[in-house]
Amino acid sequence: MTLNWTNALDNVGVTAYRIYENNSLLVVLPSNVTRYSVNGLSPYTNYTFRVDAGNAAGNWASGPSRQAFPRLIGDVNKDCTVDIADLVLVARSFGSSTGGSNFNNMADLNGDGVIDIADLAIVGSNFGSHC
Ligand SMILES: [Ca+2]
Ligand SMILES: [Ca+2]
Repeated sequence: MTLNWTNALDNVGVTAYRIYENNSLLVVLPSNVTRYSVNGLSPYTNYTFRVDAGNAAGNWASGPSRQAFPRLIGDVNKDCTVDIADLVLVARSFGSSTGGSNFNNMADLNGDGVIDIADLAIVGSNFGSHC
């Protein structure tokens, strides 16, 4: 996942950025860097990233934060593999729509409120994928 931010405006001048992951300092970057790639995130885990800007006077200003929830597309049961079990889950709710007794929100992979061939196709096109 890549974080991007715009250059902070500061009357003294930004000299560095601090990237925080879940409120823990992840890395300090020079002021000419405005993007950072975060690797090794755990699937199905909530992350919050924040970029703070620091100036030569040692003042730090909190920047925008961003939420991330890495997931595997097509993995209905969240076991980190797209396989027959996920196809079965979509098939079980096939034809149902939001509010229906058979509707499984997790199986509505494209989030359109209907479990149909489009959701099956998402499992199919990611079949065999792993986290
Ligand atoms: Ca699965
Ligand atoms: Ca759908």
